[in-house]
Amino acid sequence: KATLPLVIATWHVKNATTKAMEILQNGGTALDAVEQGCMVEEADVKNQSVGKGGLPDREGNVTLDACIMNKDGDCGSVVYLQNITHAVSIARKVMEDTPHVMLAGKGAEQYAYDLGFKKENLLTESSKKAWEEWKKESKYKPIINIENHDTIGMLAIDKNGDISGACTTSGLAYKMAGRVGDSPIIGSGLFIDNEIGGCVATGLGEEVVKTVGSFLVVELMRQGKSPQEACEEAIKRIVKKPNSDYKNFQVGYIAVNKQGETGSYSIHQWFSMTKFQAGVNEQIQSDYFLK
Ligand code: SD4
Repeated sequence: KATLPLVIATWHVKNATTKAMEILQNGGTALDAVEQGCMVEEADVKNQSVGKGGLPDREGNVTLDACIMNKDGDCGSVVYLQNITHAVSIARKVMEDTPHVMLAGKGAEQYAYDLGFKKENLLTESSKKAWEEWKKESKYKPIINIENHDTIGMLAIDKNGDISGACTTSGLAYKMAGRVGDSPIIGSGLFIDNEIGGCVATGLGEEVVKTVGSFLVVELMRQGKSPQEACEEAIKRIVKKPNSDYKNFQVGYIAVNKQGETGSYSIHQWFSMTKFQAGVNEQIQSDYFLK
C-alpha cells in the first residue's frame, strides 16, 4: 500500500511540491494542496511559463490558461486570462461558485476583480526583453523543453486517498494572440477520476488536445494499465499519427493511480517529474520515446 499523502508535479518544482505537501501533512485536502502548490509557481517571476513573469504572446500580452479538478469530478477553468497572477484560484472559484466550467478573457478577468483579486502587470522586464529579442526575427517555432522549469501540472492524493489536480500556464511563448492550449481544457491538459487516478500534461498543447491526452491516460489506467504504461501509450498515440512532426516538439505526461503508483513519459529527453512522498522530495527524470 502506498504511503499517503503524495504529490507529483511536472518538471522541477520542489518549492511547489513542498508547499503542497505542507498542506497535506496538516490534514488539508488534495484540492487545497494542488491549488496552493500551483500558486507558488504562478507567483515566481523567474518561471517564464507560468503566471507573473510568463512569456507573452507575439503582441506582448501575457495570457494565462488554468484549470482544476476535484475528487467529485467537478472542474473549473479560465482561458486567455490577463492581468491576474493566480489563474488557478480563479479556476477554482469558477468550479465552486459559478454554474459554469470555463470562463474566458474579459469575463474571467472581471470575475477575478469581483472576487477582490487585484490587477497586476504580468509582463516582467526580463520577459519583455526576451519578447523584444524574439520580435527581431519573429520566427515562430515551439521550443522543446522551454518549460524546463515549468508550466506546472500537479496531482495530489490526500491522506483519505482522494485525488485532485490542477494545471496553470502562460501557454506557448510567442503564440498567436487569442491562442488557447491544452492546459485549461478538461480531459486534455488534466483529468481526474477519483476511482481510478489522474493525469496532467505539458508541452505542445495542440498535440495534447488532438488526442484528448489526460482523459486517455486515465481511461487506459481504468483498463488495467499502470500509470507508467498509460503515459507511454498516450505518447505513442501522438507519435504514431500520420505526418506526426514529433521530432520537433515535446509532450510529457505524469500520472498517478488510486493505489498511489506514479508514472511519467515524454517524447524527448529531459522531461522530469517532482515527487514528494514519505518525506522525500525528489526530481525524477522521465523515460522518453526518442532514444
Ligand atoms: C500549452 N501545454 O499552452 C501548454 C504549454 C506547456 O510547459 O505545457 N508548457 O500548450
